[in-house]
Amino acid sequence: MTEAFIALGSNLGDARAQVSGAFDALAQLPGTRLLARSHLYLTPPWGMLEQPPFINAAARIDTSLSPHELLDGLLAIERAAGRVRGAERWGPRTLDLDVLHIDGVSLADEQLTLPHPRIRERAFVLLPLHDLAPDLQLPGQGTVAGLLAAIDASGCERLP
Ligand code: PH2
Ligand code: MG
Ligand code: MG
Repeated sequence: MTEAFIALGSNLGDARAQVSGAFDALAQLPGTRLLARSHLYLTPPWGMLEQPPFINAAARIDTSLSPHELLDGLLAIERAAGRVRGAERWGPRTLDLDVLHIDGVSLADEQLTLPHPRIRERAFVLLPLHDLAPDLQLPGQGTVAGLLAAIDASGCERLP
């Protein structure tokens, strides 16, 4: 079993319900256990500003799936949640599940780059990841706590 961290996001429909449902769907992936869920955060849109705010969260899992099997599982959960992939990069979505990091894995190919290359730019990823693993070392990037301390996360609100 290998430990992995997944980012969850939604800004279309009932975003909070989509993210909550996605935690449960992660636990149902073959060979996978959900170890912990972060708090939920309400976050301003990043990358493409003209869209609704997001609900974001992160999950810690362990899994016997390979990195690409895990990615395929996440894409299947997105599709089951009604995700339609539009032309817009960074546009609105019912559910987005991204592999952030898999213990011991550094890779880059057409489908997947690990650790996720934009973690350090994104408060909406670092805040929930910090709930789960502040001391986690992201290969080539530093610790989660160090990265979070270096960016402005003031627009993000932790939900009760
Ligand atoms: N996801 C994006 C683009 N912008 N902004 C926020 N706040 N949260 C997201 O999850 C997000 C985003 C593309 O995946
Ligand atoms: Mg994403
Ligand atoms: Mg994605």
